[in-house]
Amino acid sequence: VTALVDRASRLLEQTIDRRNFLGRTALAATAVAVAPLRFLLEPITAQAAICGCAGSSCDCAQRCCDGYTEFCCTITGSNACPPGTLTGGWWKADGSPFCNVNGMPQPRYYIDCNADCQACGCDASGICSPGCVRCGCGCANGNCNNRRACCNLFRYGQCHQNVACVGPILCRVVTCTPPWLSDATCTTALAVDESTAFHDAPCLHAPPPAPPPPPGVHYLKTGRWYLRNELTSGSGDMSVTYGDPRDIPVAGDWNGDGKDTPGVVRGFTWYLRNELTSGGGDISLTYGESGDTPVVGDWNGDGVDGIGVVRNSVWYLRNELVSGNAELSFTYGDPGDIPIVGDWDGDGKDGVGVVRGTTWFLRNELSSGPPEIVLTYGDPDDIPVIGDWDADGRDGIGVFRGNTWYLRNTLVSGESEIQFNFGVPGDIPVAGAWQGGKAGRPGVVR
Ligand SMILES: [Ca+2]
Ligand SMILES: [Ca+2]
Ligand SMILES: [Ca+2]
Ligand SMILES: [Ca+2]
Repeated sequence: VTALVDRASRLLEQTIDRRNFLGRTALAATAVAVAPLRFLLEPITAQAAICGCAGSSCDCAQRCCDGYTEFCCTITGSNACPPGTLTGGWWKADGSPFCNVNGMPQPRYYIDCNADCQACGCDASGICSPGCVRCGCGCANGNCNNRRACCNLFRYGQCHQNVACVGPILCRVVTCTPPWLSDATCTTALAVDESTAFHDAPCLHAPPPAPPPPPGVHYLKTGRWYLRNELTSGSGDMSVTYGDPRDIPVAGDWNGDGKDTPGVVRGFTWYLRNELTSGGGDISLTYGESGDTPVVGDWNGDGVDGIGVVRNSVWYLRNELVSGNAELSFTYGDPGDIPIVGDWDGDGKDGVGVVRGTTWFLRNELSSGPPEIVLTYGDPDDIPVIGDWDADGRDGIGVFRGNTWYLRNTLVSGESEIQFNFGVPGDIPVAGAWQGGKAGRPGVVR
């Protein structure tokens, strides 16, 4: 294939009309005639000779006019082919300073993300007509300082050879990992363009975005807790500072005195505090893994809350508040469900539940099995919150939406029975018996 590349490249160099893309596109048929593979090979030097500026009125010296395609991260924030594109091919540069290992430059790879032709076919060029793709040719983000996007009708062709037709290159991904290792549709057939070795974009050096939190997990922003003693609109009766940004808040009765107090999970370390005052943790232990969804409940009915984590719909529960292994594990719910915990039947032991969209699946037994209660409540983007709002020994349900609490005591589908405003949008709702007496009361953490 390398020989083929060389041959086709020479052909392109000899015959391409460097002043316009139509010439190149027409040439695609020639390339295909030469190549058994349906792809068009790009003569790199031709690009630099063109000042097309993607139909925009930019200065020829600006990046939009250099013929290359912008990096995807400039457009989407992510150095990955965006939805609606596919990897069409790749090339490499050997002398790039951006892929050093121990000070030694390593190959840097550029992967073209060609727009999907959707339902369109194409002729022998392998390129579908512009009307078939969702993007339009222009400077990326409309900025002359960005390279063009969705303009270049090229296909190196090492990737997705099963796809006969592609659209223009929307954007480029750059990586120090050989493309055939990260994308099984790519082959190792070599294409090289040293002149791209120094192409760069600020977004390529941004720290990777944090992975999305596990289902039901909300991270602290400041570690400030506001707790309220009534199920009415108002502000916090108490506030404490506990936890660091990115901790996961939990609330429970860690010492069995009937009062719930704060805790946080940081990675897989739990810091639990017995007082409703600012201060350090009274208990610290390690349990679970980073990326788990922490849960808290009195699994054995001894009046002291235990801990647990949910990982891919497997629940790992522990009664003892010391580091150790799960005492109980079982599968309940589906991955992506929001885990919840409550004493649905009032026997003093917490059961489990999951919220999936607006459907709640509640189970009293701490084992795999069908839900005993299924109901619909709230909106899909609500944050579920559980508490014994009427202090009858059985937990009710609730959701936090905006800064409004919608609570319900009865575990059947229906409207909220109690409604009030507390907190601000973006707060994390928690519920606990802050004053003892098992009565579930609201709190917000931010
Ligand atoms: Ca307590
Ligand atoms: Ca317990
Ligand atoms: Ca129960
Ligand atoms: Ca109740």
